[in-house]
Amino acid sequence: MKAFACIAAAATLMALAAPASAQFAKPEDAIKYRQSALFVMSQHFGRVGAMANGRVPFDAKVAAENAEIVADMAKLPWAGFVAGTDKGNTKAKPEVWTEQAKFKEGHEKLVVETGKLAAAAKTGNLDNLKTAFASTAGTCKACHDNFRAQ
Ligand code: ASC
Repeated sequence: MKAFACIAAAATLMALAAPASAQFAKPEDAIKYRQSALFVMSQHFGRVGAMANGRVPFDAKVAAENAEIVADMAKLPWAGFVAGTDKGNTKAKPEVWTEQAKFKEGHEKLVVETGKLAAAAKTGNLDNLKTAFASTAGTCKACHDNFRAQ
């Protein structure tokens, strides 16, 4: 029983240490995980964008809350691009795996840019938010152009 509790505790700690070491039972789970993280990120990024683009009135608190979620979510999807998940329900191009250094550079840039977006949102200044939003959107797009099929 004690040994089991110990293993359970270790498993819990490992789960808390995710996402960098996220483990998946099946390839489909890894695909679903990364798509889910990207979807949640895009929903919150869209809310920030609506303000940056003047489609909805700027609310500094709402912008900051959403931008913070974007920055948190930006860290997650990459653990889901495990080997062997280039087939199936995915738009990921083979380049994700054949140009791993470039792909990594792209998602590391996204983490940096979304961090700046969250910091900009916290200033409560709409112009700061607009600048950071444009820069982040450019980072999304560059990666999509290179690594996502249409
Ligand atoms: C979004 C979203 C993306 C990016 C991308 C930026 O809001 O869902 O995938 O911005 O369109 O070019």
